[in-house]
Amino acid sequence: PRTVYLKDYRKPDYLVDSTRLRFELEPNSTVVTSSLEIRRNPAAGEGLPPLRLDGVNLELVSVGIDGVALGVDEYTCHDEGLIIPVHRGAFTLEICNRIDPEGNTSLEGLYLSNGMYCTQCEAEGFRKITYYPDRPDVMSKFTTTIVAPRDYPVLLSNGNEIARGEIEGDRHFVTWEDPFAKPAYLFALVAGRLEKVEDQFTTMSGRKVTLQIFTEPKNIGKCEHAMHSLKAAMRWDEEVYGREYDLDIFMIVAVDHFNMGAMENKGLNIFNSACVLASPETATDAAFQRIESIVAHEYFHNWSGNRVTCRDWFQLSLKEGFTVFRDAEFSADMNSRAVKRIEDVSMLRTTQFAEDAGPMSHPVRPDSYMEISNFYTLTVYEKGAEVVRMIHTLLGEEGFRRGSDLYFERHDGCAVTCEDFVAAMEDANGVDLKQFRRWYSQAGTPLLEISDDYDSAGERYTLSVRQSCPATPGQPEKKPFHIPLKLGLLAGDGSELALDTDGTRETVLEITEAEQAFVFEGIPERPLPSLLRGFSAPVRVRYDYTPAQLRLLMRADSDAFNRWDAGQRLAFRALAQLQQDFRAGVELQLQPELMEAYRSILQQEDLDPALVAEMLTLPSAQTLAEEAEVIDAEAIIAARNFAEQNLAEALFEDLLETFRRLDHDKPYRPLADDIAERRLKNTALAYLCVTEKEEALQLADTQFASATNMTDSAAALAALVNRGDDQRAQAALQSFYERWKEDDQVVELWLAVQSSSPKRGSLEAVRALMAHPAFELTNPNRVRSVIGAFSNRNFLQFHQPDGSGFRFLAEQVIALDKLNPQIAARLVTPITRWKKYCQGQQEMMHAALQSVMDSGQLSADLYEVVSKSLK
Ligand code: B3K
Ligand code: ZN
Repeated sequence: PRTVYLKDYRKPDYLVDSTRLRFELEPNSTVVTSSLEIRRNPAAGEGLPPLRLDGVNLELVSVGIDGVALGVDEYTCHDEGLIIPVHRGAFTLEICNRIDPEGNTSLEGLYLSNGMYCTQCEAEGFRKITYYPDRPDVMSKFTTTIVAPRDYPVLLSNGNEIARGEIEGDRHFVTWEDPFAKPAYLFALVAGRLEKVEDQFTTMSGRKVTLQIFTEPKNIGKCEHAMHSLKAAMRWDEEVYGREYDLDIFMIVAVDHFNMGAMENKGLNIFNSACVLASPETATDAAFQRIESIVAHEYFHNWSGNRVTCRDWFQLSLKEGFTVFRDAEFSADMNSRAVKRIEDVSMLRTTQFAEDAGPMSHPVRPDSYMEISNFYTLTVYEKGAEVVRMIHTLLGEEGFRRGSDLYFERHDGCAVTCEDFVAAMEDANGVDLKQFRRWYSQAGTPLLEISDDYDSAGERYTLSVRQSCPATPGQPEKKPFHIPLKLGLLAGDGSELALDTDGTRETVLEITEAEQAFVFEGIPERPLPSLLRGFSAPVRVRYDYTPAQLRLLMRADSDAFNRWDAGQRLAFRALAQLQQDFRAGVELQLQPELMEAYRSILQQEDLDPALVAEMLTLPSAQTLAEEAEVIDAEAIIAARNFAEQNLAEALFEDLLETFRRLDHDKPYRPLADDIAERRLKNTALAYLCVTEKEEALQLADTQFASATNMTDSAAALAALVNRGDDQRAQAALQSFYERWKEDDQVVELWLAVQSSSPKRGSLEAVRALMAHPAFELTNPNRVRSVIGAFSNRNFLQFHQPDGSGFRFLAEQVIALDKLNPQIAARLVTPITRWKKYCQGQQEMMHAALQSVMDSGQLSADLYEVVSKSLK
């Protein structure tokens, strides 16, 4: 595979003013006919270079220009497309080709999922449908006619329906027209036996928009929450960004076989069933919240992505970082802001920091790639969102809105760059973000080393900040970043000190130098700094807190995020000590401070229960691995198990009380307050069961038997699977399966509970699950529920000392690559981090990775990840 570089970007030679498509759907031989109005791009230069169209896995039937068929010697057809000589500055190109949707297991292009046709075109999937300039800076108006047998009653594409009719021989057609010019990656087509729920939304200017969600008939009762979320998102975008929906209809379709969460095709979003379907009986609170945020995310793309799109794929974060920021703020407004932030940051720190420290580390705006699908990463999405959030922090709510208004106004209908986004923010606010731009070009997680000094005579407090950033592939040296550091200062009694004569109690320091000092005058006592409040920048902070200081922050900080973070620091410290003792063969002992800190969390009844639950949860093994200099899986597992066990035993009575207090029958509502209570209750239940005391396991049994919603049912199931005797666990698993075996989403949960269980998810058990009828290697959700859950969430079993987990993963990745390269390239991630492991593990992981490389011809997707990781 070849490498594509940002520096090689050239404007397209030709533009496509209109695209007319006709599909005659057949499982193995769908005929696609296209008619493209093409003209020379005046901005691209002189002369008439040959027209190059992308095309992959297509069977060419015919090519014609302005109604005249071309002979086979009048164009060149190769593996990746067509080259056609051009003699006129404007012409109509007609192409006919065939494709095989049924044979398409890559789930990119047009494919079949449980008998329904659907498409996925981002990033470069449209070229698997027909020959086309498949690049986002070619925007065209699409008209699409779908012809299908009548037993595919629903035929959908982008825009508005403009015609429909019957065709002789049991077939019918529908024609759709999308009035907005768009890149091919936003094209979509769906055909199937689908039912729909329908609703209506009145926009801020009073236009009525029809909202429809399509599913297989059996799932029609699971659409209400998504519809509700959609309307909330539409309203929010009007209120917060002034963005109104622009078509008369907005459709969502749920599809079972899908490589990711969902796709923002213009007017026709296609969703992974798991990210749209929910009912109280079948979906957990986490699923409800995920659906709310993904429905919103895809909807928000209508402006941040579709109306204003990306010039090229290096700019992916332009739409993804911004849209993740938008959906995170939406979720924060709909639920608990602090808890949403904590969830996002702990995910970022565990997974994005690891990515940024690993072999695939890349800037938010990458400068090269082999396969763009590999760059739909945590860095582009989540770190990209943090970069937008920092701009928001630097400009403030109103300044940011001025910037986004200018951005949308200036670039509506255009394909633009991250640079254009930053420039709009600058121009609307008269600020200079020159140095800030380094966040887009430099990879790696910066480190802030902070120390302080207090001069009591002068009542002067000085904070000294040193920033650095580790080398990453291709970037040995980094220049200083522009970092917003939000902070407050606490007095010894936990109150907030005034930072200046105006009485300000919180400020944002702008760090721009490698070393910088900030002086606060009139500080009456030695303060305790509360640093990086709300995680105001995606960096690591080192400051020498004493345990007592951390406990004070945990109890008194006005910033809920930092209260949680102080608890995490305390836990990290205790767990690091335990790991060290384990390696040294010293008897393990849990620091009493940690125990006391956790007990006091449980006693703070005024805190949001969801926050309490977060604070009670020890950092995951994955997070500990990310934090470690060298990963010693055995030590991590031993330390974490020991701490959890001890906390559970010591706090048993408090946890029991918490559980009982919250264990009441309430009709299910997916609302923040109720979710928070269930979260704390089930966190307490999980802890109680850690002790494996009969009393605790019986609580789980009872909850399992009587639960009326999936959140409680799944929590009880997990408790019984992870703890206690085999018989109980098997009985629960079996009755759960019997009850839910017809429900795809619940079956996926059932699979994941087992594969991620340290106790029941042994490699042998995972192999048995793969032989279960519910498993299907061609279904990404099933693969993620079994193989993904095992290798990403079952730290103990995946890291078995004999290396069997690594070899298993390699074997599965090799098999999957033949079916679905995108999923294979993603699944391989855990063994690409071999360099961070201690020696024995490192060698076995490396050998597993090497075996993938040596297994034969790899897809471009997998080859890129494996070859870069072996270096
Ligand atoms: N834009 C899509 C992701 C497409 C991934 C292609 N491999 C979903 C989203 O981010 O909203
Ligand atoms: Zn997105």
